[in-house]
Amino acid sequence: MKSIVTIIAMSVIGTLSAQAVLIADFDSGSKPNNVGGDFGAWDKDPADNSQYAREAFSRKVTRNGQGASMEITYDVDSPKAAYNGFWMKLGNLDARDKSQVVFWAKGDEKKGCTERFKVELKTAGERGSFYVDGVTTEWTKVVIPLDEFNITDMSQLDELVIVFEDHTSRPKEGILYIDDVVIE
Ligand SMILES: [Ca+2]
Ligand SMILES: [Ca+2]
Repeated sequence: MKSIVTIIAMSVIGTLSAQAVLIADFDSGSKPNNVGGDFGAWDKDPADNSQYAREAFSRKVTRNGQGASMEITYDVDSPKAAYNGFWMKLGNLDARDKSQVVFWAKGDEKKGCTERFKVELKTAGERGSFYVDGVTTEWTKVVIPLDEFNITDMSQLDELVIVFEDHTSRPKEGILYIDDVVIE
């Protein structure tokens, strides 16, 4: 399990480079995302009310002070094994000329948020994962090199998934905001 994510706190996002694809800025406050993909929260065990994730658009907390962000409320505090999170379709993006996934993340100041969570990248036939560390209550730029997912065929990216796990999430209940998801 590698976790060598590059986190640059509050860095200025520049003009998107030619090969950058904006996946989701959430600014419309509705689905789909910027590549026509659906998204939402998911639960390992919907029958267990003590563990859940919920998604909502936030217009109060956004990376650049306008539009909206995605607010993900999670609870992995359960007597049972618990994990949940957020999934988003990537429009079968051809990422063979891309090098990294970039998004912005912020933990909620009042409810708190785990510093560590898992990010999965999926194609029709492959899946890779990577642990993000160091999320704070300030907007933080998360950069994950695509190589870290060890996916051999990057020609059709299907889905990006955020996973909160009971054994790595501290606190076990919190709110994570994400914004400006780019693959470049
Ligand atoms: Ca936004
Ligand atoms: Ca709970």
